Formats: sequence, structure tokens, C-alpha cells
Amino acid sequence: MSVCNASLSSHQNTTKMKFATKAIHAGQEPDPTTGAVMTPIYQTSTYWQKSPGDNKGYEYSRGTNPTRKALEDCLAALENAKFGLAFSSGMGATDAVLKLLQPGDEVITGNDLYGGSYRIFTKIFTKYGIKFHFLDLSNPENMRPYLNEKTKLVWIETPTNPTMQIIDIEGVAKITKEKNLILTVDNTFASPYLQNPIDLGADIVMHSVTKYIGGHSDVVMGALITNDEALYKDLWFVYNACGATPGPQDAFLVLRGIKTLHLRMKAHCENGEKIAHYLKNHPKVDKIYWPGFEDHPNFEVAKRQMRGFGGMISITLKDADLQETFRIASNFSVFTLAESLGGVESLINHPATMTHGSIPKEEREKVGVTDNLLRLSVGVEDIDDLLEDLENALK
Ligand code: P1T
Repeated sequence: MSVCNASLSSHQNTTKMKFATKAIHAGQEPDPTTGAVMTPIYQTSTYWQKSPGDNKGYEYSRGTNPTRKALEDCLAALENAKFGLAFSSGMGATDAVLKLLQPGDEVITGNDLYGGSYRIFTKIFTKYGIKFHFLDLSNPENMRPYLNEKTKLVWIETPTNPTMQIIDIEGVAKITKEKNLILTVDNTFASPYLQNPIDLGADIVMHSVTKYIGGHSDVVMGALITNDEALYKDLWFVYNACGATPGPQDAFLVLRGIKTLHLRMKAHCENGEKIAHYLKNHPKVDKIYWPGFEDHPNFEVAKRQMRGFGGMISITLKDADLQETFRIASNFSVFTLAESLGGVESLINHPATMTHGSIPKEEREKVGVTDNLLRLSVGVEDIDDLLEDLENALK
């Protein structure tokens, strides 16, 4: 089976479209059979071949499916790129990038990452002979002493989960291009609405589609996006060979979710900004992490590479031990205590025991993921209800 050349959207020129138009139309055209405006859910595992190899570009749904293909084209367009691949989770997408490597290769990555990314690096791929360097990449030059002929991949998250470090994508890309390394940017926290890493020099963009892109906390999915045809073919090979690809129902739900991505992101940013300012001077809050504050250490980079600061905020609680932090985390009525982020509903999370529980205490504490840290995913509810909930919970 070869890379999918089939498409439902043969004559779209998405490069000329603005973001909102792409969110609604990219990859999608009325169904050629019926004229259905919404992309049909092609609930089929396999496709008729007139004679072996004589088909319409679709052979077997692990490798290609028309509903998923419409979504992949839409995701690529939103990142101003040519090629998209959807995976059955963000971790499935991460796994596929790491499978481009060989035993003995080395990877440079940040010191603050989603706990699951840290876990797949240290607990799975280290076993296969790949070495990871976890560095403070707030200054890209910090990479230099760790570069050698075995270095193949640089993996960054920005903003980082959960301490909202901002990594200068262009600064890192300058070095990865000089040394011929693959730069992958996990763009989950920003979403393509706020940041497009490929425009800044990244080779691959990774998303946990589960979050802002899906936007409704009803799908787990991942994606990889690239403009490099050779990389796309290599990634498609892993995608098809290893098979972590999502079904058409989930692809449909995400296509539907994306149609409001621009509207949702505007509301996340507006509510996020109001809540960040409210919390900054709150007597119960010790530190606050949000990239929109002028005193954020990489505010200038955030302003340059992002089109807004998003709805993710972390705080540490003043004089709170684990028990007191748990008490406050359980005190909300509009925010829901749960893992994940980026949905329309506001969530609160305790990284040390929930999303980042697989990172050893001494490692996570080095970057501020302490027992009194809480992470907020600010949703798009009425701001007055969110502020009142915070007021009541932080008593
Ligand atoms: O959950 P999944 O779709 O497999 O995506 C993994 C992932 C990758 N990258 C980042 C930055 C992420 O935040 C995640 C998932 N994160 C959570 C579940 C969370 O609550 O932080």
C-alpha cells in the first residue's frame, strides 16, 4: 500500500484562505455522490478494487479513510502546511515521530513537558537505545553543548505543560537547520489559532487533538503536520505499519469541532486574560504562570510568536501543603477537577498527582511542578461565573 493520494477536495486553494474560512472549509467539499454538505462518516474498513490495485486511492482504513483524510487536509491547512496525519491519540502521534529514530540516536527536549511525553521518552524509547537530554530551552543556545553527531531530533513544547515556559521556536529552528536535525513542536497548548510552528522553522507540528482542536472533551486524538514530503512519507509508513489511526466517527467529531476553533480560542483567550489578572493579586496565590504577563521571562518571545496568550494558567498556592491543595482543588463547582484541557468547559488539575504523576518528584520540582501547583484550563463559560467560582474555592 502506498501513501494516500486520494482526496475529497481536489480543487481547493487553502493557501489564500484566512484562518476562520479554513477552519470551516479546508479539506471539505460537498460529497460527490449525494451533495451532502457535511463530510460523510465513511464507516468502512475496506474498499472495493476492480482488479488488484485498481481502486480510488483507498484500500484499507488503517492506512486511509476519506473522513479522516478530510480532517487531515483541514489540520494541514490550519498549520499552513501540505500534509497532515491523524492518530488515535496525541501519544500515538508522539510515538510515530520517535519511531523515525534508530538505536544510538539522541534527542534534545525541554525540562518541562506533559508527563506522558516524559514517560514515553524515559520508559519506552530509552529501552530501545535512544538517549534523551532534558534541558532548559528558554535560551536555545543551551542546546549547543549537548549537540553531537548522534543528535537527530529536537522536541519542544511551547507553552510548556504545566509551567507555561515559552521556547523561542525560531531560535531553536536556527540551530536545528544548521545541524540538520528534525525539529518537532508540540503545539497543543497554543493550537494553530495562536501559533504556527512550521512558519517559524519547525519540521513537524504535533497536536493532542483531544484538547483545543477537538474542543469538546469527547474525543481522544493526535496529529502530525509537516510540509516536508519525505518526512510525511516516513511518518505515513509508521502510521500505517503500526496502526494507531483513529476511526471515522472520531474524525467527523473533530471536523465538526474545528468549525468553531477560532470562536472558541477568542473566548478562551479573553476569559484566560481576565482570570490571570484576577489571580495575580489574589492573597492565596503565590506564583502564577501565564505567558501574557509582561514579567513572564519570555514575554517578548511569546508576543512575537503567538497571536494571543491562551487560556492555560498555573498557580501555586501560598502556604499550602498537599492536603490543603487537595482541599482547594476539590472546592470548585463550575471548574471540574479532571485531567485534560482545551475543552469548552473549565477544568482544574493537580499536575503532581494527575497529569505529571509519572515524573519523579525531584525532577518535576526542579521546574516548579510542586505539590501546591494547580493548573487551570479556562473554558468559555460566562466570566462572572468563573470568577465567582474561583473566589469561593480559594477561601
Ligand atoms: O492525551 P493525548 O491525546 O494522548 O495527548 C498527549 C499530550 C501531548 N502533549 C501535550 C502537551 C499534552 O498536554 C498531552 C495530554 N495532556 C493531558 C492529558 C493533560 O491533561 O495535560
